[in-house]
Amino acid sequence: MTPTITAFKQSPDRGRGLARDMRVRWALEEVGQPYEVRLLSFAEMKEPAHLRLHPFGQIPTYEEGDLALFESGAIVFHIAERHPGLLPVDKNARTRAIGWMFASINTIEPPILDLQNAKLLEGDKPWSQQRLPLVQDRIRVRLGQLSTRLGDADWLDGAFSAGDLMMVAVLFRLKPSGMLDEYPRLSDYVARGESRPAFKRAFADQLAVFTASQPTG
Ligand code: GTB
Repeated sequence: MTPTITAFKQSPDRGRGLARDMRVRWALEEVGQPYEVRLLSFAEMKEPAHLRLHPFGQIPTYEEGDLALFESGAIVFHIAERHPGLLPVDKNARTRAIGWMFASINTIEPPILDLQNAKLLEGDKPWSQQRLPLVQDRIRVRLGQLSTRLGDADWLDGAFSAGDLMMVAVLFRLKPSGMLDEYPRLSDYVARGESRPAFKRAFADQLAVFTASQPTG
């Protein structure tokens, strides 16, 4: 059965791959699972039909037969569990890869989101400029620790896994800030993720949605 995911009809990131449907598309591409995309406006996301799928009125969602999921981490985990290729066969390695998935969204993504909120939502507040270095330093602490753990390895724990997919997708959101460049091992790590053919296909597909939404002429 072909799954259907939801994504922004007009992504505010202008197709830069920063919205969370990107990681779901990437996972589906990695395992070779074709999928359909239902595009939603911000208004449609808040309508009852979508709220039945996603209690918080967001994207992405995932529908496959009688299964409906929200939360990008849960969706990527489901894809990784149902298809070979994204989680190791060895039980302990598999559990560690799942641990990295959690680390990406629970330890690394929150301070990155804080930075985005500080810039986008709080940039006009009188205290914003004073707070920004604190927010950036919290990210630097985590990036330093992650870079040390990665060391000279290509991936976080052996072969590329759903843990790397999630971690790269989360770190990718930092690219516009330039902060990733302070950690060459991590910028190389993200570049390795971006160079995967599945990433490129997913990126091109979400960019095509944005391009098609632009008026011509
Ligand atoms: N924890 C959820 C998950 O991982 O799936 C979070 C989902 C989420 O935040 N979805 C966002 C959304 O639907 C889109 S990805 N927002 C609309 C709303 O809440 O009304 C977040 C996002 C949005 C925009 C950019 N951007 O423009 O750069 C980047 C990321």
